Amino acid sequence: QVVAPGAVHVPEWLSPERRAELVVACRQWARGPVPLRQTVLPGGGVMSVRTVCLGWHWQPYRYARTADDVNGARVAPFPQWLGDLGRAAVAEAYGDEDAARAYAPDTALINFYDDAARMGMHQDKEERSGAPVVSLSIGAGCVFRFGNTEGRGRPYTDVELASGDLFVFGGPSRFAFHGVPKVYPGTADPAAGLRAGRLNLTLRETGMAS
Ligand code: MD5
Ligand code: FE
Repeated sequence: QVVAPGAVHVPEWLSPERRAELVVACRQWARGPVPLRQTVLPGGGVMSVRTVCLGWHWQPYRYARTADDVNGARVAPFPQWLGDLGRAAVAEAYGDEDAARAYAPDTALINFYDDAARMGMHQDKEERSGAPVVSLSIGAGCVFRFGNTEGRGRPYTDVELASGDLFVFGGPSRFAFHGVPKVYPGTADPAAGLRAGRLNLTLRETGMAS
């Protein structure tokens, strides 16, 4: 399950109970203080995914303390239990207890995909830290396209992500281009409380002063 150096896929890492707990927590965060929004890109395009953030508010090319593109409120705090889950994820993926102890994510981006949502190829580089990104998938399966650090095109590897899967991206893979070209309709996870669509949580270290 090592897709590239530093990029590790662990299928079905989240138990069904954990998935259900995360869905409940995400529903609550989606209600506020900053509600889910479709991010508007600098060129005027509107992202098809719906996003809510914890700890810091992500906008294209920056993090902000307040969600001035939504309602100006401060986002909900990043909870300690989610940091603990991130450290467990790093320990599982890398088998490295020191790396796990050192991992201190302070922000989460929570993305809801309906069956038609996509995410174009991009790098996650607003963070001022090379710490790994922990990605948790719940609900519908998707094609996750893992590319290279040079540009949006080939070579890339298409990986299928399903409900409960963990992906950790660090080291040489941290700044690779990646995207989600397809969600598989009708593959949601009702047992986790999701009747349709896909939920992805990414945990990151912003490297910014709190
Ligand atoms: C997703 N989300 O499945 C993905 C999973 C996002 C996003 O891309 O920005 O919300 S995170 C994938 C990721 C993160 C950091 C590095 C790499 C992939 N990578 O090197 O391929 O909705
Ligand atoms: Fe990304």
